[in-house]
Amino acid sequence: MKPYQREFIEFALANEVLKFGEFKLKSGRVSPYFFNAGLFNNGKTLGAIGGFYAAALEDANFDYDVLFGPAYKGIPLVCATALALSNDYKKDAPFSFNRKEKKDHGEGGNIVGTPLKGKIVVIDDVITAGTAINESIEIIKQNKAELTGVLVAVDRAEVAPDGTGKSAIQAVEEKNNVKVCAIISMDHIMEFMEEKGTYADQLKLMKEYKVQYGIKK
Ligand code: OMP
Repeated sequence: MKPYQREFIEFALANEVLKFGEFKLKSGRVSPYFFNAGLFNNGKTLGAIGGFYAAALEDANFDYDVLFGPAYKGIPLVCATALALSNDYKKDAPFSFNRKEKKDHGEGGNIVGTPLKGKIVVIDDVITAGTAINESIEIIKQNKAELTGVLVAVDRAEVAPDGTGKSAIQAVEEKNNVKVCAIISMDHIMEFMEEKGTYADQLKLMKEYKVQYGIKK
């Protein structure tokens, strides 16, 4: 685990973005942890999250023209990432995001920001079963742009619900010939809990969940 990944987990816990408990996911799975990117809801935390995404994006070394943040949670994330790339790395990354409702007046269309053209990196919050990311890929295809990478905050490292035994991320990577990166994965969270030594009960539930839904490496 890199220092910025450990820092990210501490930051997410301090802001209650990462929580332990019992959570029903979009996929129907009941998880012992949840990462709620919607709680990066003030200037300070949004600034910080942008810094973590920018660091992970630099690590990923993607070749891209445009960063795309899918509505809704991806919108502040892509803005914060572009801002951090400019402030911390002096890189000027064009970005755009989509409207969920198509607008037929004014400038029209459903893409806001720079046109969705060329090589695209998607900036989103979490991948579990891959439903949300597949919707973004569809938007990129409709705009005849080329997906070159995906960056999310958390890779939950769970099997895809298609019964193939592949991870949701592996399925996305193979289907689209792209690389999916994450600031942290479920394993980093468990490693962190192990190190701290104060999460015995939660860690037990995490391990059980991993056996049930985690990818088998
Ligand atoms: P998939 O579409 O199944 O990949 O789930 C990803 C989406 O689920 C995210 O974009 C979130 O809306 C939501 N989610 C979280 O935000 N945090 C989690 O820890 C887990 C989920 C989830 O429901 O799986």
